[in-house]
Amino acid sequence: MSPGLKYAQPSTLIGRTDVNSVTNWNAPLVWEGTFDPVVMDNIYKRENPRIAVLVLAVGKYTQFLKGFLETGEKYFFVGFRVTYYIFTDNKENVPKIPLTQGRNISIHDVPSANRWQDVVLSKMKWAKLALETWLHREADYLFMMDVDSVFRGHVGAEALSRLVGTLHRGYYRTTKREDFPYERRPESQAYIPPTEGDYYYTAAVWGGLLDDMYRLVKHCDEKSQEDAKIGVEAAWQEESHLNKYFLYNKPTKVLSPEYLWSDYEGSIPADIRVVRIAQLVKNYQEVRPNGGN
Ligand code: UD2
Repeated sequence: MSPGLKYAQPSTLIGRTDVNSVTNWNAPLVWEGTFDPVVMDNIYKRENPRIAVLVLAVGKYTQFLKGFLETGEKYFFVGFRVTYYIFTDNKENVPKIPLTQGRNISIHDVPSANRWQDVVLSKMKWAKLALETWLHREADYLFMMDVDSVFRGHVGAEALSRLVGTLHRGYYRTTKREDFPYERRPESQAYIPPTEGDYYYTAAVWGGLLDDMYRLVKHCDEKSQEDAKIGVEAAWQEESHLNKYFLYNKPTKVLSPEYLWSDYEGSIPADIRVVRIAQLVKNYQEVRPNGGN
């Protein structure tokens, strides 16, 4: 052990028997009880990585920034270098949140939108542009997140890897792949046949090293543009393209639904021992430019 590094001695053995903690391509599947957060953070702190987290806050979604940033300061990569990249059409509404040392906010202009679908699809485009132009000078890892989320528990180095996906809370117990809500129309570039699929991933938390993320966002942006040319929009917009990408380019780490639970769920099942990030309940009709679902 390097001098100066102190590892906490785990009081109990690490391990879970009630959940899978490895995928069938041998990537870690991260659950509470499968890692020691002190050990993991200490390993990565030696490299002192720069963590970027990019959120869109377009239209009325700026109202979620306060909770997102305040709770991020309490739980998200505490002790690491973190920059929150906020892509917004409304700079004036970005709240001023006190940040701890080594942490920054960087605000970027994007146009307003008439359709929420265009905003979620544009995640890929804005991330691609940032990665092509300036982000490589400022970060090592990039996480893409939904802004209508709050942190409620530790999120740290256990979430780092080359390419990271998060299991969607609604489908992590699904046993038949034909029940995943993948895009099922062959004319869409996001199409996945009923005989294929590993997991259904949420588009609200995913990340990785910049080069891997660049390949992903470039691919998904191109595929959604190909769809648009023939008047098709994937069933779950960028989430459908992300799921297709992850099927053929397996994540090197998969996060359990602890990393995106939801306040829409009435109760928390026993296998979710910690809610680390929660999607807030929102009035879709009220917050989206074109309302509804
Ligand atoms: C789901 C996914 C989301 C996306 C979407 C696509 C989860 C938890 N979330 O969320 O990642 O794939 O489905 O259908 O699975 N935004 C704005 N302004 C807008 C609309 C959206 O800034 O007018 C941003 C904002 O960061 C928001 C994110 O896009 O958090 C996702 O939009 P949503 O929260 O309306 O989508 P939702 O809840 O259907």
